[in-house]
Amino acid sequence: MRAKVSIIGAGMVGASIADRLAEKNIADIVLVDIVEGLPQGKALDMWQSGAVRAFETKLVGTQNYEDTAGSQIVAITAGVPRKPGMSRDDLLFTNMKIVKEVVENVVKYSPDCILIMITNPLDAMTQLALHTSGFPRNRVMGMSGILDTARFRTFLAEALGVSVRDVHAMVLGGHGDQMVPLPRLANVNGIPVTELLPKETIDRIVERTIKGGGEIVALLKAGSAYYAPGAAVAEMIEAILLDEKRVLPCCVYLDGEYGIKGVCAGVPVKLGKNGVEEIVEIKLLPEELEALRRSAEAVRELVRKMEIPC
Ligand code: TXD
Repeated sequence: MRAKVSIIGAGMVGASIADRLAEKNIADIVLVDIVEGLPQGKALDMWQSGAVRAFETKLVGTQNYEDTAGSQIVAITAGVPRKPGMSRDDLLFTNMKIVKEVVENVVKYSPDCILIMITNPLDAMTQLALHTSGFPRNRVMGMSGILDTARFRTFLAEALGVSVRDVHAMVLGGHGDQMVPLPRLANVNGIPVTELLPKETIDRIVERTIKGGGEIVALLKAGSAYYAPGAAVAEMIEAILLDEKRVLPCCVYLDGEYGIKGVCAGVPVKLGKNGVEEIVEIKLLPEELEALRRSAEAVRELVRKMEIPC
């Protein structure tokens, strides 16, 4: 039997996840949205694209959570994106209500699923999903680190004039202005980028990475990024369904790892069939660890505003 993945919120990111996942041919997909006809129309269109793109993935759209029953993975994008001038944190109270209701519905029909959160502010919404679902922490995670790292790798590859496929890097911390790109660990197939680029160039790239989401919001004027986020979530889903044991930066609940307790933030994790199978604790320099902890504390402030334990 094919795996079943549901995606809640069939807007820009939700549809982009579905489209990227559909062509992987590894799961059937249910798209849910409150807007009548929207998930149905997009699902039908993507399903029909299989004839041209050569996949068998079946996609359906619905307003009804019963259709999501028994999903192995549920990705949640429901909520509103930011507008130019807004921070992700400005979305907290609007998206909190939506995410709480969505998670309650999802859990009712798929009590054994793995939840992947996408809605912003990402880290706070991941913690809300963990709290609302009552799931163990290996089954609740957020996507942001792969996206932030993709931005970092892209800008590094451009500055180096090399293929982005050969540029490896990691961005940790919360998905906000306090995220922590780690230039010390960035490399071109093992060659440290710190030996290949001047410090000023790296500093500029770090800054652009941190503001990468805002740069796109300012250009689009309505809505935020969705191609790279969609591809990032599809990569996580693939890693879980195919039990790949990929090591990727994801947002997870930390219980003492990196000296951070009781809050969700982005760290390297091993993704396999059980979801987050391991939190990988890499040795950080004191200033890197300090930056990661500061970022986690910024998440904790948001979580407190939602009045959930942290
Ligand atoms: O890295 C990341 N995690 C992110 C997060 C990268 C990009 C975008 N990020 C956030 O994802 C963004 O800030 C938003 O909070 C979400 C969704 O962004 P998207 O660009 O997809 O927004 P859209 O196009 O407005 O789509 C949201 C859909 C829309 O169709 C609504 O009708 C639907 O969500 N929606 C709901 N669906 C189901 N149930 C409820 N209650 C609901 N409320 C809204």
